[in-house]
Amino acid sequence: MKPPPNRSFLSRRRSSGAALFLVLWALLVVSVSLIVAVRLVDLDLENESVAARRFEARQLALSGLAVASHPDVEPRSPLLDKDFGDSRSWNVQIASENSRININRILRQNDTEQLRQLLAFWDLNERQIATIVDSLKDWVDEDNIRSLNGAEASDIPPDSGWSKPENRDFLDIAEMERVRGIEWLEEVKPDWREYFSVHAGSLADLQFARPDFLEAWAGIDRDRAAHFIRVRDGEDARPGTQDDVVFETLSDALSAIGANPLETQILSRSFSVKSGGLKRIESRGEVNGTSYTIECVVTSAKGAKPTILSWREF
Ligand SMILES: [Ca+2]
Ligand SMILES: [Ca+2]
Repeated sequence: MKPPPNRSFLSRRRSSGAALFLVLWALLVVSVSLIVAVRLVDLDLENESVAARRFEARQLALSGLAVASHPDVEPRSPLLDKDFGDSRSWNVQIASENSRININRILRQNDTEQLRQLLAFWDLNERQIATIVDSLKDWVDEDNIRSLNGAEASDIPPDSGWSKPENRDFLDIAEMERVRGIEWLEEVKPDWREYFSVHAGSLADLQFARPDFLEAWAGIDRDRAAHFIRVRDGEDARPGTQDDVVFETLSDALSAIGANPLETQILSRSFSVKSGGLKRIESRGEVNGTSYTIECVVTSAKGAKPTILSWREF
């Protein structure tokens, strides 16, 4: 029979087991710490290089913007797409700001018929349209007298989420977002902002106008409006690109629509084919898959220095 191990032997075995466990534990801790440290350094380098790429992409976007702002550079110019071949490029879109409705102008002049037609076209009911139009008017006009369906500052409850009228022009379309009633518009037409401007002139540019304008303002039926936009925008289905059909005169555009005499009369009151040198420029710089976009509105008339009217970066 094997003799039982004595107590000191057992205790030595236990303490060497504990020491081994401690060594393994220490090794594990060191390994995990090393892995974490390496990952942190990687992340730092990655962040630094993303920041460097974004910085360079912004410089490219600024260069594209400078080119597009030149009065001689038209929306379809080949200069607007520049690929430097080493994963660096800029791509610029020029649109006519005059393809939008100047919200301040129509409210100031109480010329809101086309706005009402457009809101009805987007399926808002009469009560909603009256509320929106009158609330917009009260927001802009200088007095504190409430229009029939509008709201002045004293009519806006503090927790309503609506902004109190400032009794001045909208400085930015974003200011319209919190006007009473706009929540209905947001619901039926989430991209409504694309239809408005605080800079546009009084005639909408048919070279860039949206089909809704043709349908809502001039009663051009959907098929003809869609056909006109298809012909105008060319194969890529985008306005402002090289495959567009460019209309030299308004009557060329009206012929392409197939406007009858009454439609011609109505359309001639609201449309032109001139941008008036008012460009909406979206310039995107890209470096190794990281992009940076600058969007602005610029006056770019021949013989005059370009002036920036609005600026946004993202
Ligand atoms: Ca007011
Ligand atoms: Ca096109």
